[in-house]
Amino acid sequence: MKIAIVCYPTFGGSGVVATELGIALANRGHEIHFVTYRQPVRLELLSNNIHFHEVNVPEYPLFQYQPYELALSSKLVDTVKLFGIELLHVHYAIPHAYAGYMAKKMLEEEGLCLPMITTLHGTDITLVGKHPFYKPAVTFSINKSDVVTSVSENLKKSTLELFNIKGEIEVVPNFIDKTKYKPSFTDCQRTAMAEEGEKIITHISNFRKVKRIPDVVHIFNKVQKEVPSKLIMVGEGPERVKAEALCEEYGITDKVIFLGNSNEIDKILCFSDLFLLPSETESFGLAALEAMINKVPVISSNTGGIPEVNKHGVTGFLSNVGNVSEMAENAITLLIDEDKLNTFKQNAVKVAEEFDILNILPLYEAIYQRAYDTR
Ligand code: GMT
Repeated sequence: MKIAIVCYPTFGGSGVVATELGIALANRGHEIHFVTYRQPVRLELLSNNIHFHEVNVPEYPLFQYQPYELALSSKLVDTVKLFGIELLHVHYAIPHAYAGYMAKKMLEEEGLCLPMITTLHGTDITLVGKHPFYKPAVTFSINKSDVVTSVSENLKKSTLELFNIKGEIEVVPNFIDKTKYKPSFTDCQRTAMAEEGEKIITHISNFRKVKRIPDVVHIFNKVQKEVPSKLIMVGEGPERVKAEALCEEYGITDKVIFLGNSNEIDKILCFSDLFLLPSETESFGLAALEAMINKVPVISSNTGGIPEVNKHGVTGFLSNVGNVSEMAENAITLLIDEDKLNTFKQNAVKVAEEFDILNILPLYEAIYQRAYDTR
């Protein structure tokens, strides 16, 4: 099929999922056209089957806000016509589902009828989408999508609670590609990050408020008093400054390494012993899944869709949001018991493998076919 994928090109989970899905679909022979404002960060190679179309929004002084949705829907119309696209798959409702629907309507005027799949990712529903400023437009564009998918059961439930949704929402979980992770890969360069005998704890996110970044530091501060360890903070975002200040306050700056954004997540996870994800809410927690496939157990909050990924007492531990004492205790329990830690590491991979792309891709392909046949 010829499929246009609309997504955010940034390090965020929705962009990563959309990009990895597009690459996997292209490997299966589909022709994939990414339409977004920059080449997606995880998209390194373009090929016969993978194309990228940049949405440009020229500055015009009259506009206080540049009309991205307008430019995106126009770009979609042009791309569909030029390349004979058969289906739109938009990731993240705002504003992609809205722009996609406008493109669909414009194309209908020209006798072209193509289905639109909208995948809900989380913050487009639970944080931004439910805001009264956006809610009517988000409700409208979800209801006008031909198929709506959500990345977890929990996100489906929240969407149905928060919006007046008329149709079905199908759950298609996020995924990893297990062939990319090689258990035999041992050159983890652990020594570059920690001294002999120290454990390595990692956190990866966009450092927004919803991630509860100060909790990561509170937890680590407690852990490092009991277990010689280092904390690696990967990512960039508004809460980073607060976290750095907190590290100074605790006197642990020499034990915390802020790496910024990285394209080498797997190398970092390869030498990690534990992953921290104490988020306020998380529709799925792709970062936790990426940790798990790299054999890293997860200490997380028990919110949103995280329990669908991180299994309490099996692949890690879950606690109520903000319960940093319990999270620290659980982390220490694992880090001081090498046998237990190893068992959890093996469990983490086993559970993560259930989310292998080979299990998930056919679900999307079946949805595409059905939507195309009933358009
Ligand atoms: O976590 C973020 O703030 C980024 C956000 C995004 O839209 O990229 O992530 C959301 O989508 C990911 C991919 O489906 C999920 O794994 C994340 O859990 C979800 N984030 C939240 O719900 C806060």
